[in-house]
Amino acid sequence: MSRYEEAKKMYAAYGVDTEEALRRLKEIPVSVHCWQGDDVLGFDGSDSLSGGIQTTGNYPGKAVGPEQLMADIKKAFSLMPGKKRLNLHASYAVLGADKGKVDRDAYTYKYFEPWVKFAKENGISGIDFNPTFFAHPKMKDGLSLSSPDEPTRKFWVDHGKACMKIAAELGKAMGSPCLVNIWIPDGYKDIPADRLSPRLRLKKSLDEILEDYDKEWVIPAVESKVFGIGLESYTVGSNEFYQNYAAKAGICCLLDNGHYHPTEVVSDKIPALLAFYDKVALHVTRPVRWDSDHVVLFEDELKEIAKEIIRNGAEQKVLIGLDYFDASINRIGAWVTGERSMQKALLFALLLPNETLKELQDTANFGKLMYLNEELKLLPLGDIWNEYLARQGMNNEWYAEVEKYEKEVLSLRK
Ligand code: RNT
Ligand code: ZN
Repeated sequence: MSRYEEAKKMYAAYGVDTEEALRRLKEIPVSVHCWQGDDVLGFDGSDSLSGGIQTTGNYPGKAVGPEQLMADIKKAFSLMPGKKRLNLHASYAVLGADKGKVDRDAYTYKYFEPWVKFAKENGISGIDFNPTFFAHPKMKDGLSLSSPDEPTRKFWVDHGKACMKIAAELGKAMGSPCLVNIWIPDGYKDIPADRLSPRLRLKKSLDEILEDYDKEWVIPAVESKVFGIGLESYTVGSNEFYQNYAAKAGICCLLDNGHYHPTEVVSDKIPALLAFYDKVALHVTRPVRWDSDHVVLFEDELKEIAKEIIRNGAEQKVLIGLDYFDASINRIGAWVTGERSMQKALLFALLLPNETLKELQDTANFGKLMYLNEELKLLPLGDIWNEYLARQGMNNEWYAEVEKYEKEVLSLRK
């Protein structure tokens, strides 16, 4: 009997159907961020990051320009199992001859058509989109949508509006609604003199951006944050602000698990929001001491997040996106490790006898619940994982491909 067949039997003894788990897993879309490949720089002129986020490291081989980034994404995606979407930032506009002539408030769909072509050629199931409110000279005093300077605020509102239009086209072209996630870095390093006015300006800006958009193809979301580097004292787009805004505006919240106080967990926030919202979006990352955006690993909180998605049957309601950027190691390897970790966590959650566990909770049989949860941790997950990979023509020897690509492609880049 093969290892998979044996493992299948062991799970069956707990009432778990591994075939069903494998079937469900390959249908769960994971939106993979384009920005791991070039340290979040984009193509529209910025040569350094701002907005309180940081990539650290200078491992050679970073992608410069659309051609290189697309080649790297293609390589990385070929090593990632499962159903993948591509998550783009507006700063990844393919401007061609218009570079330097057109600014972010005037971007249109044509600058993203090459991405649609690329996605279609590479079996990518959808595209998600993010306006880029950072790393740009029009950020005045570090502020965008909450700026007290009206021309600045207007520029960024126009960028937001332009992005909503682009997203509608992306959604339509891909035949799959496009999540548009709004994150702004706006905040203050030190104790503010006025905490309300910036939030009222942000509210107004969001209202203007959302005035008119394509409800069929665009899913707007807002991403809150607790603080950024250099913006430690105050964040305009805080959790309470955005959660209330989203509830009133009928849009979606995006939870980034690097954006909360250290003992708060996104796994607990997902079901809280599912009680009120039809959809919840995620940025899955790995915060180490701060919102450091380390590569996602197969760790406990990731498993808890996956459990909340799976046992609530919320695979189509929770829009999973990845958000990490490590510039200190091979970037393709970083990308693939993170995506595979997400897949492993989902598989782990799919292989739990969730109904049995809920029943133990409801009958207050907590001792047995604890016992069972511990036993389940040591079941042969790896054998089911290998089968999942094998059925997609993949295996666990993928790092050799990364090394080969580094030698043949990345190391030749200047
Ligand atoms: C920043 C947010 C935001 C960015 C990306 C690049 O703290 O997490 O989502 O990481 O938009
Ligand atoms: Zn994020």
